[in-house]
Amino acid sequence: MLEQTFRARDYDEALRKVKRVLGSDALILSTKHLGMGHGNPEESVELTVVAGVDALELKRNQPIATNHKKSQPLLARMVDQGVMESLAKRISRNTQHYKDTRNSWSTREALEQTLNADLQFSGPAGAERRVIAMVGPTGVGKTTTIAKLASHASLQQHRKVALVSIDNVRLGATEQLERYAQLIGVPMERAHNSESLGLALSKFHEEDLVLVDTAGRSPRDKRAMADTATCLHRAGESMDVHLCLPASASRRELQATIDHHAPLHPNQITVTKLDEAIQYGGLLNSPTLSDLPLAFFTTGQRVPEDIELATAARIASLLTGEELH
Ligand SMILES: Nc1nc2c(ncn2[C@@H]2O[C@H](COP(=O)(O)OP(=O)(O)OP(=O)(O)O)[C@@H](O)[C@H]2O)c(=O)[nH]1
Ligand SMILES: [Mg+2]
Repeated sequence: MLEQTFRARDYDEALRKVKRVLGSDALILSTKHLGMGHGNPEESVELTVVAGVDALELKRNQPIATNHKKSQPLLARMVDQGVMESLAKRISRNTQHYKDTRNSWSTREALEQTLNADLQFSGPAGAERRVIAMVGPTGVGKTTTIAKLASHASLQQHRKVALVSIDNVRLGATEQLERYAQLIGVPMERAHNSESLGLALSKFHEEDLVLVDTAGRSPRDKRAMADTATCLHRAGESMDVHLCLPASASRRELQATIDHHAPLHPNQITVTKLDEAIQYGGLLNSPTLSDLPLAFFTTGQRVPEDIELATAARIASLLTGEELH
């Protein structure tokens, strides 16, 4: 990331120069008045700036200008919530556009509309058979999310559900899933490679929903990630791969986790532990950084209560602090 200095006769001219060279996303790090004593009236002021999203992220934790807060409260709020600044600016602009064209809309309603146009949401499941593998960092809530989904599908929607564990890493992991399977009253199989996973899936070929639990692995363990990828991809049945990401993760952590899990080819995002988050930026950053649809939000440890379909309405409500009606 490169700092650049721009000198000009006055600040307006210096800003114009910055915009011409770096565009409007440049971030001003410092301003200096060189004064006439500097000798060149064409260079009376100096701006030091950086350009690009990373530069903007650097400033994320610094208070944004007070006038910014007054004139664009939604932008200020989103930045405060850890939303990437370039993204927050775009969303706030679009939201203002909706508010200007629909006078009666609240900020929350306009933001919801913007998010629906800007992000993808998986929406409710159809009636067709689905196989879903949950992947993600250790302890993010994969197994608990599977138990919640299994319980809803089996006990409330009366669908045929089965569970498969390919978590042979953590002591007691399979037993954890087995216990849930017993409580919910659904069958469960263990698998340890693509062949046994394939066998388990074909055994459950009549089930409407098969949920596959995987082991959380250290992001640095590339071999383990490759093993899980091979196991899922060679099992012989196409499946949805949900990457579980914690709501409280910073942009950098999210980006690293998304990159590390790329070999698993996730096609949906589930954001976990919303109840533990003190900022909700991850809800916008996750789908933006991964370019994937949001499927579920998990909101606590209780099985099966603490899970909901991911919606723009919920994000808009959390970000504006305005309740849903
Ligand atoms: N607060 C909160 N805790 C959760 C949520 N989902 C899961 N947990 C808790 O997080 C802990 C880990 O949950 P697991 O489901 O075992 O996580 P995992 O991703 O399967 O973990 P590994 O298999 O070890 O990688 C447990 O104590 C869960 O009760 C949630 O939405 N909110
Ligand atoms: Mg687990």
